[in-house]
Amino acid sequence: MTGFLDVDTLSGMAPLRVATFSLGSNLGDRLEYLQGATNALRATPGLKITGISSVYETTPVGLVDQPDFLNLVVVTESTLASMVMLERALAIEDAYARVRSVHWGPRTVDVDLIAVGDRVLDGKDLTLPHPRAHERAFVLVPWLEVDPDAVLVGHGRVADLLAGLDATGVRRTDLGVE
Ligand code: PH2
Ligand code: MG
Ligand code: MG
Repeated sequence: MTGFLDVDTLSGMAPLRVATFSLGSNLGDRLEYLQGATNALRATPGLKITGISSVYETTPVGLVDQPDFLNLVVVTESTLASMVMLERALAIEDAYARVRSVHWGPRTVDVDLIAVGDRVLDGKDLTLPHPRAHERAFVLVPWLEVDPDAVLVGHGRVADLLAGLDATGVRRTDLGVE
């Protein structure tokens, strides 16, 4: 259902769905920020982590003149409404005093809601799936690692999407978030 007067939008609860988050950091102690944000997702009632990717060091996309990122993907199962998950992601960013001065610029921690099951939404505050996820190797490479069968609704299999992208800027590290 893609209308705005549906249960996902109006209440805090929705059916159990897979919700995928992309986490990134390119300022300060990047790994510690990613671990903290993952812990905060884990502590979220109604949301269960089912997979965490390796940590990847990635060349900046968009605004290129900034430090390299560490990125990872956290796959969850959740009964939360999409807006509740978005609010939680923003609250986690705020907890790390993220500075949003430069669009696509450096950040202590960025928590992006990539997809919520097969939900398609084009709202004022939230677009699902994330409008640029299908073209971002730093999202798709870690996601594919966690779920080789992942599908990005409206775009197709993550494995197929990646076949058409340059993923040389996405380098797996020995670092780990648990
Ligand atoms: N996030 C951005 C813009 N560019 N590049 C990389 N490699 N990783 C990111 O997480 C990232 C980015 C905006 O959120
Ligand atoms: Mg963001
Ligand atoms: Mg982002």
